[in-house]
Amino acid sequence: MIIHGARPSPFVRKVVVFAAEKGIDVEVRLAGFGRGEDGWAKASPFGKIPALEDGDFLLCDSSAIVTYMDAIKPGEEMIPAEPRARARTIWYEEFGDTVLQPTGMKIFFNRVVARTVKRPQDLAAADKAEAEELPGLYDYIESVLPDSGWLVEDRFTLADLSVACPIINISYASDLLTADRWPGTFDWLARVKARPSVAAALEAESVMIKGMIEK
Ligand SMILES: N[C@@H](CCC(=O)N[C@@H](CS)C(=O)NCC(=O)O)C(=O)O
Repeated sequence: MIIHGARPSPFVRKVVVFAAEKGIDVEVRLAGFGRGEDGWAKASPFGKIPALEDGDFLLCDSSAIVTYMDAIKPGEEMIPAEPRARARTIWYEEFGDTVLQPTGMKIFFNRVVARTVKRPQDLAAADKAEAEELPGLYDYIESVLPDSGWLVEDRFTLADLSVACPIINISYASDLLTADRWPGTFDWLARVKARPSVAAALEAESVMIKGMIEK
């Protein structure tokens, strides 16, 4: 199946890693910021990335896409079945998408993306988000990480993936997360990044990221 998007997007990374964990082959075709193939335009009515094209089935939104992927390939579900674990996983996905990501965007977009796509940079907004919003978000993650080192069901699930994806972008543009201040979160992020599925995604996006950071 085809994923339309740009690999450095946290939402695109979420679906790419999710597919790898499920053993689903995907081909990533570049899309975003108004440019992309017809399939993308048809699948994503509001011009966002990622979008999925699976034959004649078109779908946008990372949460919808991972729901589809988990359902079409039963096995080691990335979205747990047990009611409480399932609900907590959805909360962590929501936290990643709607709490962490807006803060992360202020930092990553203004320090890295804006120059690349020739949009205005607001470095003061990035500094303010890093100083005033980000510490509380890292405090929260530190406070909820179980001893197992995984957020839900003592294994890697959509919960870890969804929370890690925006932090990976933040880490391209901020050194705030240190082992001294948030040891659990620091180790957890290293553990997530060491998973073969995540390591492969990071390797695949590294050329684009390097080009953006060196600009
Ligand atoms: N809820 C959507 C959010 C997608 C989203 O906001 N993607 C960003 C990239 S990280 C995007 O497409 N931005 C371009 C734009 O808004 O024009 C999802 O989970 O896929």
